[in-house]
Amino acid sequence: MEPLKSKDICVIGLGQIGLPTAMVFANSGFNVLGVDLDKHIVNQLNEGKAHIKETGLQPIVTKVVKSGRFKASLKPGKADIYLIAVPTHIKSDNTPDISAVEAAIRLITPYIKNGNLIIVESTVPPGTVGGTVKNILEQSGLKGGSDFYLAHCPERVLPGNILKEIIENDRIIGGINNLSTQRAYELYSTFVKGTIYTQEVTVVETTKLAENIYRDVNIALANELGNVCKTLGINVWEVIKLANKHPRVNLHLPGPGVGGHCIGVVPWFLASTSLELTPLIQLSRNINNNQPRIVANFAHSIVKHIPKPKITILGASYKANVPDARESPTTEIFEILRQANLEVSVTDPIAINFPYELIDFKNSLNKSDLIVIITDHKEFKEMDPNFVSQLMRTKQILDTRNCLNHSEWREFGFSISILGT
Ligand code: SAJ
Repeated sequence: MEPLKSKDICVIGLGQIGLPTAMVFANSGFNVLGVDLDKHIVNQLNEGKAHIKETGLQPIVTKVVKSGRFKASLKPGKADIYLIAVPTHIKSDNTPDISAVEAAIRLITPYIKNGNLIIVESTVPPGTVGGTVKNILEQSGLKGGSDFYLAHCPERVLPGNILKEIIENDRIIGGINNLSTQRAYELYSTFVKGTIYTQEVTVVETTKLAENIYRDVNIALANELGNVCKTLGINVWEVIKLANKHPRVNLHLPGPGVGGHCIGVVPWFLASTSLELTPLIQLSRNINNNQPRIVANFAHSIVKHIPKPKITILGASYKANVPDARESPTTEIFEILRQANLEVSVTDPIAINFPYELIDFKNSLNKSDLIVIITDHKEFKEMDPNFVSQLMRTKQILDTRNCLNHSEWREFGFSISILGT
């Protein structure tokens, strides 16, 4: 049998997941054709430039473009393996929008041939791969499970640490039949160092949703605890630290809200299968969605006695040390404060795709009356209190991530408010 590594892989979607995945395959010896709708991304990649900032990504892009192992294109081509890594969303009524997956499958259907393996990495509602995806592929005249193989292997990587986690994390794989599972297992075995678990495809689809839901529900619990602790006049961060000393407790952390493309979206993929049976999942979504308003109101209450106050928000990215500002709680907090006619600016050293103007650190802090820390970027944790104190008009901080050394900042005359206290 021909060694797997000499095979041609076509990766559809060169975003946050697709590009690093394509790079890992090309770097382990496969010939990879990466496909994206965005001409600019395709051109940039063919010039050897990564359009995504991710630790260790650029050197691999440079290497595999130079060696010819990777090419980007607007159209798919003939390949042995097709891998789908396009985004899935929710519609305005919170039902799943898998149109990008359907479009990607339609795009490859004219190219598939006997013996092909098709992998869906995109997160999808239960029943999608064995249902909609298989049905579209079978419009080729080929039969799923015998003429072509089809499996789901959901991505599980953490933005900021993607390349490491693609290789080291355990993976879950579910094929539409045993042969499909086996083919997918062989493929991922070529580079995954973690354990690969196999199961029936709907179990795997639902497992991925459960992973994200686990996090969302636990973050909601932490946020709820924080909101109660504030009214009790105690510090939720101390409560969580102490509770987590219990061997079977792993409380998550409160914060300004849940951003990113997964945790705030994916729970609806399961909830929408039965609204009646999923009150906890829906309530958690609502608790986390309400957090930006709680933070905005908290900030407003701190400056309400100051005439014409100026507020500085630190952080536009949805979480620490990643540049991605889409779906960040900062957007809503900024909008609420602006609607209250407050002067507010946002500064972030790395964020991209924030819908409003970002102001440089110094100008943003100049004559400010309140810092609101939304994202605990390393640059903010390492700020010099002396430098900051000289810029500000009133030395006040609202720390929603409990990320500063508060006693040090108090020594410089800062008044500190902490979310959940
Ligand atoms: N957050 C909190 N409190 C916490 C943890 C996170 O408020 O204790 C907030 C973060 O600030 C952020 C949001 O939640 O705004 C989500 O951050 P995250 O680090 O939990 O998740 P993502 O979206 O960056 O990545 C998650 C990961 N999933 C799980 O941990 C179960 C990742 O492994 C998945 O690959 C990814 O979702 C995905 O694509 O599903």
